Amino acid sequence: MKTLLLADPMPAGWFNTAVRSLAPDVPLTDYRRDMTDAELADIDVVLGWRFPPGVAGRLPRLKWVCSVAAGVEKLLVPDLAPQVPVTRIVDAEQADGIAQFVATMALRHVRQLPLYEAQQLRREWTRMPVAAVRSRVAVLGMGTMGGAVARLLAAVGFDLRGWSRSSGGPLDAVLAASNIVVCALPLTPQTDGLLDARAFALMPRGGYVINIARGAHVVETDLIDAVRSGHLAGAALDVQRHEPMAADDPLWAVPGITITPHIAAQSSAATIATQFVEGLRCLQRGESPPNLVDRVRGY
Ligand code: OXD
Repeated sequence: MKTLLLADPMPAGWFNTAVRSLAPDVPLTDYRRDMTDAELADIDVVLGWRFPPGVAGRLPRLKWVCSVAAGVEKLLVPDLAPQVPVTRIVDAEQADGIAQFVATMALRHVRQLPLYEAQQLRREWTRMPVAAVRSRVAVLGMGTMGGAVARLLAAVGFDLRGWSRSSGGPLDAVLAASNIVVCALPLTPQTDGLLDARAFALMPRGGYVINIARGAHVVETDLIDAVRSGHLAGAALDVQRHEPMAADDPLWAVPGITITPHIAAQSSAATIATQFVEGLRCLQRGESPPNLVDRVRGY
């Protein structure tokens, strides 16, 4: 079976080396923008992060799309034939890494580390009342990532509440009761822009937002307004609507908003290669590859 590798924005060599060391009999064809219809007509499988515009509709033999990530929204494009199965990476180690990142940001916020770092720069030794860690945290999205985040935050002393669209009750009440809101939702048409001015207004004054899911969950201009007005204390955004962020993006310069470049955690090339090769072997035996996404739900 012929596999097309859509590695961008990661280096193709990263995946090629990992797959070759595991399964030398499985060649990957690196995508080129000048690929002809005849070349694309030969492709059975796609391994990738996102479809370049127009490519999904030019793959008449496509039997499987294997995401190299946990999120698949950039592969669920309208021109992808509806019967083609799509799978995602399910990686407990990545989920633990995400949880560590969220715990770091949540503790940094409640323990007021930015304040003391600023004091240190001024050589100022001033004790402030020490905040308790028992802040109420809502984790939106209780899948592999959200579940790991919730477990770790509860273990370090936060008062935890998990919420998911299917089983969480009204979101408004959850937001209103949470000092910190962590977004771990899949990005779907229903969750795009979920964290907007209305949602921020529902959160208590001094609230904090942590996003490790997708930038598009947050209406960034609304977040900037909520932080600049003093209603929210700030946010930690590991993901942004436009990645990579432009140098003149207004998010960079908002006191209280911490930006990191989608580094909360990443699956290793070895994990991605292992799950891809396992899926390919399933396909070759006429079985479904594991970790199928529900294409209608979008995750
Ligand atoms: C993601 C990933 O979905 O890195 O962002 O797996």
